Amino acid sequence: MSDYREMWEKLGLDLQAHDGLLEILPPLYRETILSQENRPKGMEYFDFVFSEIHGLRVKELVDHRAQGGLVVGTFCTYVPEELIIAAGGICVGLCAGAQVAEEATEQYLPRNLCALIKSSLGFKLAKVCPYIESCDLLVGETTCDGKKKYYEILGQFQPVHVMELPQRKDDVDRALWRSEVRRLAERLEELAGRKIEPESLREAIKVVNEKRRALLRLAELRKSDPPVISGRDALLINQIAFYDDPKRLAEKVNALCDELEERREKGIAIGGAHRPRLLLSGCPMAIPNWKLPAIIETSGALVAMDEMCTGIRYFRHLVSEEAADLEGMLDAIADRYLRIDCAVFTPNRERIEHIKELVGDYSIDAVVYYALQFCDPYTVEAFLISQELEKEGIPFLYLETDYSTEDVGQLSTRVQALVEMLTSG
Ligand code: BJ8
Repeated sequence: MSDYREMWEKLGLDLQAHDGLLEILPPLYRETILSQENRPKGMEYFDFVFSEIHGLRVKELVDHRAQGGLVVGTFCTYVPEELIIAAGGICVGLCAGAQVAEEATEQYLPRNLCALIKSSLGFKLAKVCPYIESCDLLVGETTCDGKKKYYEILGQFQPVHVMELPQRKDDVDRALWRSEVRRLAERLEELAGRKIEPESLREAIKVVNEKRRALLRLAELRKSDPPVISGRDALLINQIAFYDDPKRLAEKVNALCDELEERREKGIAIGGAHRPRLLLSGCPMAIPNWKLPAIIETSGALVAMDEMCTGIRYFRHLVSEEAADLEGMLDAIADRYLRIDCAVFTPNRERIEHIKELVGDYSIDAVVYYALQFCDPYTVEAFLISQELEKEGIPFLYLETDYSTEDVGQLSTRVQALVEMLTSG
C-alpha cells in the first residue's frame, strides 16, 4: 500500500490519520474474515480486493478521471447506477461502517443520529476516504430525515445532487420519481459534457443486471444446507459489489458460484457454524461493519440470508431490458428502483411479505433484526415485522446497536441465548 502515498496525498488525504485507519483494518479482517475455516478458494479475489481497498481500485478511479471519465459517489441503493455508467462514469458506494473523528463530527451533527450518517461525515472530516475525495459528484436522496438534512451539510464540502424520493408508491409518486430519474440523467450529462445515448444506457442496464444476476446466483446457493458459504463472506462480497468494477465483480462472483456448486455436489460444507439458520434483517452494514454477523457465526449459528441493502435488497430486482428507446429505458429504471422496499416507505407491506418469503425459502429458524440506534424508519418498522412473525411462530430477536464495540458482550449474550433456545428445542 505504501506505493500509493503520492496518490493519496494528491487526493488531499491526511496521511497520518489515514495510516492510522489502515493499521486497524488488516487485524480486524484477519480476525473476522480470514479466521474462518475451509473458505472457498474463490474468496481469494475478494480478500485481494479488500487488501487493496485504498489502493488499486482507487487508482482505477484516478486513472478513469485522468482520461476524462466521471466518478460519482452514492449513499443509497435508490440511486440508479445505470445512469452513471451510461454517462461514462464509475459509481462508488460511500456508506461507511466505522466510527471516525467522532468529536469533529459532533461539531456538525447531533450525537443522537445514526452511526452510518455520522461515520460518513467522519470520514470526510478526517480526510481518510480516498473514494469520496475521488468523486466529481455525490448523489444523495431524500430517504430518512437524517440523511436528507446531512446532505445540506455535505454540500458545503463537495457538489451534491439530491434526488427526491417519494415515500409512497402511488401514481403521483411514480411520476415524481420518474422526473427525478430524468433530472439526474440531465445533471450527469451536464457534468460529463455528453448526452446519454440509448445504446450506452442499454449496455449499462445489461452490465448492472449481470452483476445482479451473479449476486442472485450466489444468494440461491445460500439456500444449501449444510451451507457452502458463510454469511460473513457473502456480506463481504455484497459490500465489495458497491465499489468494484461491475463486470469484473460479476465474473468473479460467477466463478465463485461454479466452485460452490461443485462443493455442494461433493458435500463440502464450510467449517464452523451450520445451524440454526438466521435471517439478518434491517439497516445496511457498510465495510468494515461485520460486528453482528461475526457474533452470530461464532455463536454456533449461520447468517443464511440478509434482508438489507448490503444483502438481497440491493440486487433482488432487475431492470427490464425490453425497452425500445431512451424514454422507455428511463421508465424501466424508475420502475425498478421504486420497487425497493426500504423502511422509509409507508405503507411498506412488500418488505413484510418479502421477509416471510425469505424465511420459507432459506429454511430460516429465526429472524435477527439489526437496527442502528436513532434510525427511525427501521426501529419503528420493527414492530410490524415482529408482530407478523409472531403470528407465524417465527422467533424474532431485536438488536439495537451502533458502530462501537462496547456492546459486543451484551449482543453476544443475547445471540447465544437465541441459539441455545433454537438448538435445545
Ligand atoms: S434504501 S436502507 S441505503 S435509505 S440507517 S441513514 S435509514 S437513519 S441507510 Fe438506507 Fe437507502 Fe433505505 Fe437502503 Fe437513515 Fe436509518 Fe441511518 Fe439509513
